[in-house]
Amino acid sequence: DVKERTLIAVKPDGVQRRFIGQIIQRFEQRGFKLVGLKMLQASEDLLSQHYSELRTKPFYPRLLKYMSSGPVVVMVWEGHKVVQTSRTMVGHTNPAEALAGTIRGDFSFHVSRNVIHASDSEEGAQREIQLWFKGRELLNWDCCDQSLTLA
Ligand code: YYY
Ligand code: MG
Repeated sequence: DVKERTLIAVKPDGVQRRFIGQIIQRFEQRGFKLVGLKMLQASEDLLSQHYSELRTKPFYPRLLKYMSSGPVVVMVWEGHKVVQTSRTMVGHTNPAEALAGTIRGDFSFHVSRNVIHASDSEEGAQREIQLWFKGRELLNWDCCDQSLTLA
């Protein structure tokens, strides 16, 4: 399914450390299509829905505090197997176990500041995309090299 979509977010530490551009570059060069993009400071209410599965974890209060502490950049990327591929690109949740070459492996060293979020399943991606984006904020577009009838 070339229309598969996933939610990627540059977390507050990633924004503060100026990694937005390098992260976008990795998804572009891999061949995925950007169909939604915005910067916002997320409320704890939004984040509690985003991380609802983790609400009983000991790190959950700190996670919400950190994720709401500054702006994030949320994106929707589209393409064949984008959910699975982006998880591989992002790397292990714990940066100590993330391989070099992955985003977390190259840019982070602590699980509480691991720079980026990526949806972990197709169902999760659909849920997260609906939570963070309105339908009209997602754009369908075609590449200029697909039609060469230039005006
Ligand atoms: O999907 P992913 O971000 O790789 O991990 P999750 O298990 O969904 O946890 C979400 C988020 O919680 C993780 O990116 C960092 C934080 N976290 C933490 O602070 N401490 C842990 N022991 C586990 C996760
Ligand atoms: Mg997760």
